[in-house]
Amino acid sequence: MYTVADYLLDRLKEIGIDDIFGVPGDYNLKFLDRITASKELNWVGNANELNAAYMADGYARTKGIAAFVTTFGVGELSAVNGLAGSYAENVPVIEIIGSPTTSVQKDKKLVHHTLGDGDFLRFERMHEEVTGAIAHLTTENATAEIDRVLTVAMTQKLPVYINLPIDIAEIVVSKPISPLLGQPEQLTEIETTLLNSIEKALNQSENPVVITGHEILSYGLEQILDSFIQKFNLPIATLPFGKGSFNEEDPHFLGTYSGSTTSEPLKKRIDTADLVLLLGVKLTDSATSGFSYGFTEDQIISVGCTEVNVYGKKQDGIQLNSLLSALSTLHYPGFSGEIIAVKRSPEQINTKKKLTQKQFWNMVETFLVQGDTVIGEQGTSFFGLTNVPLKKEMHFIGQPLWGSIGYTFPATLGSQIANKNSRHLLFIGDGSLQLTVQELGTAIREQLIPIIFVINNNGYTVEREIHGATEAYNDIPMWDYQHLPYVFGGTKQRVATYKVTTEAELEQAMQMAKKDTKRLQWLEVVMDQEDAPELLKKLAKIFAKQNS
Ligand code: TPP
Repeated sequence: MYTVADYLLDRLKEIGIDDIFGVPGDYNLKFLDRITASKELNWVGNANELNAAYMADGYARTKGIAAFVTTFGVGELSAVNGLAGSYAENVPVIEIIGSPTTSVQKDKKLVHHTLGDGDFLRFERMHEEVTGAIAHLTTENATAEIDRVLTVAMTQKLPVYINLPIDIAEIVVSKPISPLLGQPEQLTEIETTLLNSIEKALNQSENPVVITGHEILSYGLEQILDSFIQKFNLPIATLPFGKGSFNEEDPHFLGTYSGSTTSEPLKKRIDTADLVLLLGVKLTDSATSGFSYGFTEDQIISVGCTEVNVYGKKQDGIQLNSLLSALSTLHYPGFSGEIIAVKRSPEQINTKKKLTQKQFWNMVETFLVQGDTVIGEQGTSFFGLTNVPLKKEMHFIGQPLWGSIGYTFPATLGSQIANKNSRHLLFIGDGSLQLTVQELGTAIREQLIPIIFVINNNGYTVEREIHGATEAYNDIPMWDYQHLPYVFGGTKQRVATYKVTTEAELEQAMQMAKKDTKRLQWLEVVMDQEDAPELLKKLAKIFAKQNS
């Protein structure tokens, strides 16, 4: 018997999902049976629903799409923060909620996980604000609604919500007869006009520059972007919110642009460009050091999936993928000026001196290898990594717009499940780790082997930089980080742990970790509580001002 559950799972498989995250509950158990019975899908249970949402988000950032399952009310509400992050940063994640049977809902029964008022749509309504589409499955609409919301997730790169009453999961339906996504659409009139504007602007420009943002990653447009840049020999920078969207070893790459905090000569090059072509960019506060970019509307053509702006004139959203593909067809001879590529000169250090943030990020730069996936938590980690040049074929994950601390730990695990061939390196502060550390058990159970740098700087350094450097609210309990992996089920066969306080110790631990490719690497890096990367020091002052 082919059921709604089978239909949904087949569609998930069709769009590229091999693993489903989540937490069971009595309203989703029968649906979970169909997952565990499937030969093609793998169930990955999580410690809690927030972590499931984060893990799915990390998986989607690497594989293109992800799904997780929660139970009604208590489960789904825990996951809302994760979904909001996916919404803010254009990550397509599908949340499936197992809910009470249609008749229980219709009869307004006072069942568990409700507020005891017979209103079964409360939680669904709450999700409207943080999803691209919501489906409440019924006997009549189930397959059409599944197709509708999955299409939204795929084409708009937004999270979607499927409320699956547990009896509906078992209703018999027909198998899908055609693929979910049809042919890509032709360019619209608006898109053709926009393309002409870009062509004209490039031909008139003497020193253009391209800046890319996170939407390039959301839509998986890195290759298409690369063809465009190579064909027309254009200089390119990325925002921190979009880092990794272009190969940072390529000679066209100028560096990471972050507004007034950008170092010279990059800052001047960008600010004085006569054309700033923004592709898939959102100019957010933390990506531009409090909106301190030095270019104005007269220089900008911005092309994004929801925002298009031509010299200050806003236009309707476009299909970013179609438009970007069409960029290579422009009639333009290409840029012929000089391109000053990013400098790489990490100092080699190996002393008994106490580790500083400055030396740490220098040493990280040397440690990275082609093909790595690098994840930076919101804190000293993200801002330290912003100016670390990435190597070829690297994938970078951060969450600088939503900025929910703790996100990166489950996201790293989700991403590694999505791509086991890439070495995963997570940089996370002690404060952030304490929010989502329960997923360490999942990492060990799933035999994942990321290299995790836990920055033990005795609390919330990023907040100390903004306000209240020595206030108690920026302190956290000091944990025994060395024992954590073992508390969560790790053994010496599965995990290697290090605690380092000097450059020499870090160097040695890095050398060991590099060779030890079969075990999870857990490196506790001790640094001063008031030490921070230069970029963060400057940015913190800007944020303090923004809050006054
Ligand atoms: N709660 C959530 C869920 N997200 C947040 N962004 C915050 C609170 C506010 N916040 C931002 S950064 C931060 C806090 C509390 C501290 C991060 O500290 P840690 O992870 O130790 O990083 P460090 O800066 O010390 O490297």
